[in-house]
Amino acid sequence: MADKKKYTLFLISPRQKFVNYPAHSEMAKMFGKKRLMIPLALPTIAALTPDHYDIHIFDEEIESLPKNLVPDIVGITTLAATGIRAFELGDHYRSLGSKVIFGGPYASFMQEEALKHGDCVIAGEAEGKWEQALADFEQNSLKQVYSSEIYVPYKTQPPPRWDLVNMNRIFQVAIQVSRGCPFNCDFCLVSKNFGRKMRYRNIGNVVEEIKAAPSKYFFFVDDNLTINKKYAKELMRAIIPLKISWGCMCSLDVATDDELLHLMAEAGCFNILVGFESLNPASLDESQKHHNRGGSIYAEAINKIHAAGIHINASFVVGFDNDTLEEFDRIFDFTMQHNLPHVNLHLLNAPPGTETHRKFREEGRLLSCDPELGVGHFPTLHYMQMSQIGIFDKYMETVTKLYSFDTIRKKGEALLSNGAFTRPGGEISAFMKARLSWITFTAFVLTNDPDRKKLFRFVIKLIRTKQIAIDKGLGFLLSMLGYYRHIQEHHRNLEQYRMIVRQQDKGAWKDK
Ligand code: B12
Ligand code: SF4
Repeated sequence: MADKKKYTLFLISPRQKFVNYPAHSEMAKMFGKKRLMIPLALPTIAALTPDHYDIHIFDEEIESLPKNLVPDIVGITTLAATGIRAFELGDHYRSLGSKVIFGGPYASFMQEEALKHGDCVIAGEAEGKWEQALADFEQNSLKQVYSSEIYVPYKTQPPPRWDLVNMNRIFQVAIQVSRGCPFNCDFCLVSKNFGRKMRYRNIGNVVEEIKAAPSKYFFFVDDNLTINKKYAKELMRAIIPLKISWGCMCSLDVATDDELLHLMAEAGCFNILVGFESLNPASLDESQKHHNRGGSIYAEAINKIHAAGIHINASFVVGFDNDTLEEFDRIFDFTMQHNLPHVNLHLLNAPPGTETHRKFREEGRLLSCDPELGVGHFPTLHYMQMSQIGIFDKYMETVTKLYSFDTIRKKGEALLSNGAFTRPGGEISAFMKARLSWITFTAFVLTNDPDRKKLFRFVIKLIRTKQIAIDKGLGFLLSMLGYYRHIQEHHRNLEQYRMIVRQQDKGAWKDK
């Protein structure tokens, strides 16, 4: 049989103009890496690609695109935050004669626009459709749109092609064990993209993937890793022997099951991201978020998770119609009351495809601004009770307070002195220990900030008296430094950012 013709394929994640989760990037830098992780879509799609493709994966956040190589075909993953850059790259590669295929949540819901810059959109899940599109491309009969009519079975999947990723530049690998979400929050795309019925991978298939991965540090990108507690417990039991260290997203009700929580800690979980979204019940109702809520339940759940030695990355959104600027203070106070130092605070935005987008579009309340501003730090909507500059300034004031070392120290001292963080999170080499110790020393000792010095002395004492594992102690200091530096970076650009926001400022919608 004649050899198949070879094709060169680029799989690209476009760079983001406005950085999000920069605390993560700061952390990655401290570990000598460029980025915490790259989008899982790229190595996943590479694994679906036949052998006669010479595949090159590029994440523009960690490497530049080569100037001397023209691919036959290019696949570009898109988010609202990277949409404009993705389309620029589409135009560029088409001008060189390559075929361009877009995928991911932005292009899936912006097909018409995407087709102005590319030859094809694969809407929704790639499995099955990508292989079909490549076969059609080879026959010169690539269609404009491929969309999955049914969700893929997703019991097993080939291991993502991490061998094609420059692992020296990223800290951890992403892994996914389930798809779908039974809920349907207005501001989210997940159930629209992946359905409301949960699909789970066979645990054996997941274990094989973890064993083959080039890292001991993972992030489970599942929207709620513990939504099916039976599956989650089986998964934990299977991964305990693998001795990995990982973070994930899940809802607070994980704390209602002591067995699960302790299995998670034993399996290496160091951090869970919890979408509190709002502390304003009217806003939760407004956005159809009916789970993960409830006054005193919060306190009990947070305490239990902390007592298991697991950090909470608390995520909040402000900007719902029922929100006023007071929401920011409510969130700040809540994080103080519950000793939550890791906080992600976002302004509501409305990616295409969401119910929030439909509502704001129909009401004429989408700002005609750069969609790449939609990373959660900038106003992109015409809010009901807050002007754009008002919400931006209050956002900046709140994050500045949240990540000041005065706040961090108070929360850190209360959180870490409970003795729960004694279990090491993962092995770190002697070289890395020395590197991290040096960074912490220069940032926390060679400083004039008394809160920073005091926090450092406190953590070192805990490490010496074995009340906290060394990696957890240094990890805490470094992640806080990451948040702090991120806000400093925002302050350096503040005038430019305020100018962008002022240009869009239209006052509160209710005052119109
Ligand atoms: C993990 C995650 C994160 C992580 C890591 C992101 C990363 N860079 O890896 C963190 C916490 C950092 C994060 C941050 C943000 N995220 Co996020 N995140 C997710 C999450 C939960 C999983 C993504 C994932 O890895 N899935 C697994 C892979 C395999 O699936 P996938 O990417 O969808 O790819 C499949 C298909 O879409 C398709 N596909 C994708 N790309 C391509 C390309 C080609 C060529 C083809 C053919 C097919 C294809 O094929 C794949 C296999 O079927 C999704 C929700 C979800 N369940 O999808 C939200 C999601 C992607 N995030 C979202 C948002 C809004 C954000 C933030 C802007 C949040 C904010 N306001 O601050 C930031 C942006 C930061 C950034 N640029 O990365 C939105 C995106 C909406 C949009 N249109 O842009 C989502 C969909 C959640 C939501 N609210 O609806 N996120
Ligand atoms: S925000 Fe979370 S719970 Fe709500 S639909 Fe999205 S993934 Fe599901």
